[in-house]
Amino acid sequence: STSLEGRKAVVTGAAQGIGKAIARALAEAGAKVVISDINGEGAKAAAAEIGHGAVGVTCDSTKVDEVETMLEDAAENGAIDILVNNASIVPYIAWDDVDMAHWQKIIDTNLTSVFIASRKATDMMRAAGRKGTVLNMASNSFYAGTPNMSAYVAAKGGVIGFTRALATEVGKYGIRVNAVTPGLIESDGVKASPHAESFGFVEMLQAMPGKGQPTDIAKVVAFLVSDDAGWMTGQCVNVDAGMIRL
Ligand code: NAD
Ligand code: 4PL
Repeated sequence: STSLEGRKAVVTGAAQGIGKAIARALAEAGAKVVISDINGEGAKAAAAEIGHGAVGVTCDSTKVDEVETMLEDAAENGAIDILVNNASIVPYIAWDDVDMAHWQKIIDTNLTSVFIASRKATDMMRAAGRKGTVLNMASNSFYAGTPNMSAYVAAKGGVIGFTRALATEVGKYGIRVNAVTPGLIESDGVKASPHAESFGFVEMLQAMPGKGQPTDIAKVVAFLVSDDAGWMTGQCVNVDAGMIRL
């Protein structure tokens, strides 16, 4: 069923935006949720707001030691059941300003972080004999080649590739690995950035009008990490009001 009763979940980058909405949806479905974020105060505030036993912790998703400790704490001497790799920087940067420092920062934060947490979480699931699941946040900008985010688009393509590969590697243990590609979503980060000015253009491309909300993504994530999606792995589910037709 779609119930997540008794499941232990970690959502990275969940102090705000889409991650916070995912944390809320999983907690409301019965999961015990750890909200992990480089912004620890924000993570704790989000946990207090969500309730249902959610806990907020400080963790930089690019740091192997911090992520390993965070996941061991969340597992409480067992393994977590659900890892949502959501933490990411959503830049708006002209191509002429994309230099090596920007490229490296985005690849580290948006792609390597997914490897770091997935490596540790799936190792722990295997050791505990737990048929857990990993859900990676990609973006429909990978399909659209969206302007002003070239390193981001490249990193999200890497996330989709890694989702397909990891699903193969851990499928034999009953661990499922999937991704979601949202279109433009009115998250806290987007509202505070130049992306907020893009809704008019994006709505023109969508099959249905409207501004995508964090809850639109969270509901699909809650399904994909539930047993109802038990026969789905290695998939990338597009959620963008029909902007992209795969
Ligand atoms: P946001 O900027 O509102 O929130 C991102 C969160 O990640 C913040 O709380 C931030 O502190 C955290 N974070 C950043 N770097 C971190 C690090 N090194 N370690 C731990 N936490 C870190 O973002 P959002 O718009 O809610 O996006 C969430 C996810 O959805 C991202 O993966 C993003 O790429 C993806 N996405 C967003 C959109 C959109 O339009 N908003 C579209 C497609 C995909
Ligand atoms: C279509 O992932 O997919 C803006 C900002 N527009 O982050 C995204 C589109 C943004 C996107 C994204």
